[in-house]
This record gives sequence, C-alpha cells and structure tokens, in this order.
Amino acid sequence: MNVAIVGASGAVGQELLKVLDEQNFPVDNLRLFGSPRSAGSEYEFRGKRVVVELLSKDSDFSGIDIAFTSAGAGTSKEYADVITRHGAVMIDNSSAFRMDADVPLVVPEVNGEDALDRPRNIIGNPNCTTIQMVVALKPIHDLSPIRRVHVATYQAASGAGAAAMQELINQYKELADGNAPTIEKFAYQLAFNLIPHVDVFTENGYTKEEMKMYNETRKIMHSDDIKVSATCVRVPVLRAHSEAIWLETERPLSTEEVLAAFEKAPGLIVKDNPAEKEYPMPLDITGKDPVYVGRLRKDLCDPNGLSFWVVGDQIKKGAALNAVQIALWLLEHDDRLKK
Ligand code: A2P
Ligand code: 11C
Repeated sequence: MNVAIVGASGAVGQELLKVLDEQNFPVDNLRLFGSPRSAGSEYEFRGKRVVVELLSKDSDFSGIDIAFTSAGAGTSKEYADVITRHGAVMIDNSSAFRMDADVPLVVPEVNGEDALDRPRNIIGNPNCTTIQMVVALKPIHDLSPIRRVHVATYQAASGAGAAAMQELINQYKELADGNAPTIEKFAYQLAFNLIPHVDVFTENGYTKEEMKMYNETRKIMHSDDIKVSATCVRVPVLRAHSEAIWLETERPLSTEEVLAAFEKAPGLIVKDNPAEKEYPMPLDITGKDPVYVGRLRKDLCDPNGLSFWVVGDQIKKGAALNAVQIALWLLEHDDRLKK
C-alpha cells in the first residue's frame, strides 16, 4: 500500500507512524504532510527517514491508496478533494465529515461493513470518547437493545493535541516552582483542576463534544432509539480517556450475562475484581490497544439499568489505532484495495 499521513507531526500523526509498524501494515511507500511549521522536518519509519511535505492545493496524491488525515477539521475540509481526487481512501480523524450521510463512520468491532459504502472515498474515524464507548455498548446492545445512556467522561489532555499535553506537564512544573501556570490550549489551568468543558458550547447547553457522543453513537450503532446524554470533562491526565456509563436496556440484564458478553467482545478487556482492587485506570491503560471495562454493577435506580467504567488510550484506540484498523479491515474485505 502507498500510504500518506496528513498531520504527521501531531500527537495522532506520530502515533500513526508507530501503529502502522506495530500492526505490520503493508507499506510500500509512505508520504508525510504538514503545514509550514513542520514541512521539511524528518521522521523515521521502519529505519528510513521520511521528509514532511508541505500540504497545498498542488500536493499530488496520485498513487496513494490510503491517506490518514489528522490535521483538524478545517484542513480536512479544505484538502479532501486534493487528497481523494486520484482515488485515495481518506480515513479522516477530524469531525469534518462524520455526520455526512455519504460518509461512513466506522469502528471495526461494531460496523466495519459500513466502510464499503463510501461514495466520496472518505471514511470518518469517530471521536475518541465515542469509539471507546461503542466498543463496550455493542455486546450489551446485542443482548438487549439499549435505549438510554448517561455518560460522564474524564478526558485526558491528549485530546487537545501534543501541545496541550506539554502544557499540562509545564503547568505542574511551573506551579511546583512557585510560578503562574501558562494557559494557552485550555480555557483554565488544568493542573490540579477539572474543566467541565470540552469543545465549544452549543445552543442546547451541551458542548459539541457531548453532542458528538449523542449523534455518532446512533450512526455507528444504526439505532435512532439510543439516546446519549453526556457530560464531558477535561481532567489532568496525559493520554487515556475514562468514562462512567449508566445505561438502560429493553429487558433487564444480569451482570453475569453482560460480563460473559464483555469477555467475548472483540477489542475489549475486562478488568473487574474489586476484592483485589482491580479496575482500569488511565495510567495503566496508556499505550495499550484494547478498551478496558470494569466496575460492572446493576444500577440501583433502575432494574433495567447497568453501570460500568470504561478506559481507553485516546491516541491509540481513540484515534490512530482505530484508523489503522479501518484500513486493515478494508485490506481484508474490499476488493478495490486488493492488489
Ligand atoms: P504542523 O505541525 O506542521 O502545523 P495536534 O493535534 O497534535 O495539535 O497536531 C495537529 C497536526 O495537524 C500537526 O501535525 C499539524 O502540522 C497539522 N496541521 C495543522 N494545520 C495544518 C495545515 N493547514 N496543513 C497541514 N497540516 C496541518
Ligand atoms: C478531546 N475528543 O478529547 C476530543 C479530541 O472530534 O476528533 C478529538 C476531537 C474530535 O478533546
């Protein structure tokens, strides 16, 4: 495969380089793209140095089979035509096209087959909080349809990019040295704090991040019956997102049957042994591929309700890994990409 990464210098772009290698993705030729800030710099891939090219309207993507884009929604919108014009499949990590009817939104464990129907040759990689939630919702939904989900997220700095991760590290250093923290990427100081505000506010009082969880979940799971009410919170964690989930199914489910379904579900690891203080935590899950689930219990307020805790590495399954898994799914199932 001839592969391109747009946004190679970013947190997700850098992880894409690692994940392509870890997943043994067949790469014949790799091209990297960025803005003037990173154009000309070099990154290593499988022992070879690759120079970042400047992304422009004149960039030539002919011969590229798969382009992973992670350079923000504005860049994706501006360059989608340049990228896909010669037949490249654009696997887009931004929110630019996710809810467009002619763009599939894919988590391979849930709806891989949707990737085959892509009239614009664009496939959306969902928002990180949605990806890790639907990996855990799918096995429950298969037991009994989910009607309602309440979720509170605990989102790491990584969701706001590489510079935001550095800002969090710097803030702890600055505060330890008795200096005022530098605040650029977040609305407030994140160190020693929580910020109940991820992405911009919308007219209904929810943030765009919270509405992504509502809309994307329904699209990926092919169910307009599922309603998702989210409160998204930025926490001073570096790179794995956590979520407390309460949900209601059509029929009451026992924790035993849900646990058995979780154990069999692809991409999901159960870590749930309260007696031994075993449950997923972002520090342990950092850098790991699967989504982790624990603290499963019946909801005390609702006989049809369940409550559990999900943690996933935001840059891996929440972004780079899911994108590469979509590409791997295509290599296996899409004749158009078989050479
Ligand atoms: P660059 O470093 O050249 O600006 P993060 O999400 O970690 O903040 O990274 C954002 C990524 O998006 C970076 O790789 C950045 O590249 C890239 N990017 C941002 N704007 C553009 C653009 N207009 N054209 C190409 N790449 C862009
Ligand atoms: C965050 N979820 O944690 C966001 C980052 O729509 O792809 C990813 C935003 C998106 O800040």
